[in-house]
Amino acid sequence: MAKTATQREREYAGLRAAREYKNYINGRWVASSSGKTFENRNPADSEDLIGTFQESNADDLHAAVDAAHHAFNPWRLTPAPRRGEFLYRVGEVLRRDKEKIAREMTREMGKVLAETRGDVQEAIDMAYLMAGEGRRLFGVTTPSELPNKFNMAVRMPLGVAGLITPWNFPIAIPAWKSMAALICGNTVVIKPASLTPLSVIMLAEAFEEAGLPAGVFNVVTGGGREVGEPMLKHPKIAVISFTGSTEVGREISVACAPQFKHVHLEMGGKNIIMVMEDADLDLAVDGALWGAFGTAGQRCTAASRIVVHRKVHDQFVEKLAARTRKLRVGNGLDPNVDMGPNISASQIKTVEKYVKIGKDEGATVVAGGSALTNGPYAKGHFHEPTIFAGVKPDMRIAQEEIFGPVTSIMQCNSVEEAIAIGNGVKYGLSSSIYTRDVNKAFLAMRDMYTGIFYVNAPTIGAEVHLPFGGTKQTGNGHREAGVAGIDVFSEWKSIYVDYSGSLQRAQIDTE
Ligand code: UN1
Repeated sequence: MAKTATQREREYAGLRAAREYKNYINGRWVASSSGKTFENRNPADSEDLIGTFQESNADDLHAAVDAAHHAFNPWRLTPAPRRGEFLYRVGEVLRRDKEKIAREMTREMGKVLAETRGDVQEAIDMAYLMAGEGRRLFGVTTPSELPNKFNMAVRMPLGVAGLITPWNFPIAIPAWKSMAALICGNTVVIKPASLTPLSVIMLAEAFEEAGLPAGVFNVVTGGGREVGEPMLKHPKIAVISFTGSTEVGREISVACAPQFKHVHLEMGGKNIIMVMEDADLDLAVDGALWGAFGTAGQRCTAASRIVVHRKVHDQFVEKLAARTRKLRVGNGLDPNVDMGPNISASQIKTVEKYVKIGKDEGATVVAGGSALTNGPYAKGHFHEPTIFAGVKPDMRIAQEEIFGPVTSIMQCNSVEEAIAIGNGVKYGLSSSIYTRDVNKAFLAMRDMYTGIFYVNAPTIGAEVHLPFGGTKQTGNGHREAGVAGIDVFSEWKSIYVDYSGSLQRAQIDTE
């Protein structure tokens, strides 16, 4: 059934009227010199226009980098605890407006309200964490090998940070990156995903209200080719931090190499839940449902693979399929909905392509399997939550990132086999085990080569004060969040202070 006008009104009540949004450069809201804008529409309802956004070009990007470069020195010299106070105030603004921002984000990105509230909360958590970090930013002091000499290592900022952020965590990830960059004393230019620019604009509004000095935080909306690429080449950008696909990450890495720009990449995942024969099965089913279909499977950390011990396999599949069939799909603003739309028509095409691949490879669909296109779904990008069983570890659906509501169930005979299957992909972001056997839990904890590991919990649910990121083709050796996030946005300077009054030669005058 098509939505009635009143249903629509109720869903969008209290939300912003569509208008033209500007770039945020040097503390001012400015139009692109291109004179062009692009539209952003609700993925659950294409009739709902969120707004129009600047279709920026390289000139706009250059203006933002100039502003950020100009603002760098005074910001760098602002004491870090003072910088932290700005972040604290941003956290307070986000906390006050959490509900409003979450509703706008659901409308822009699609995921259900509970999840967009969580997304804003993750930004608030990061604001408070990095505000506190302003009074730490710990370095190292250590004895010298020579007498009357003092050794230490301190962190210094890099300069202008270029941040390229994704649509699946539209405020949390821009907050992770920008707040870590800012507390270290860098200034930032963000290019948000074109599918979720409003969320980053709302973050910029919070920075503006917090009174951040002009030029310290800048937002330029627009395409990857027009805004992203000039960022990679700009000599005044010292570090790029990117979250997105492995393919784009590779291009970024190559483009940054000639200038030896620092690059931090957070890319794909093919995360696994391992369910052992002694697991609390209902708990594992709860976790699998949330891990696989939370955010409609559009998390880097989504549980897109599940391997189950053969002794409990059939029972697990049956329970998970039954629960999955009951999930209510629809507009994320509707409180009765469990799973929202996918972000775009092209994402749905990808999901459909993989469902076909899975069937052709001989796996069996035990729940879902189709896009939803009729009645209330006609104007959005919806797909049923889908489970494949009978999956073999080398099938494409068990190897490649789908980024949609599809999970693949495999069988194993032991924890060792589960670990081998778990590690048998090119990604290494997140993994988890359900077991009541402490020995199995510790074995998997040691041997899973992923950046994140959970025991008796799904593959999603990272907290901001621990490192976030992955091994192999998920990342390039860096992490964000926690203290590890500080490492991306700072450089070490080792300092030796010789107060002996004479020449002392390291390694030579030590005997
Ligand atoms: C992502 O999927 O890109 O652990 C980020 C989680 C969230 C963050 C996910 N806290 O799933």
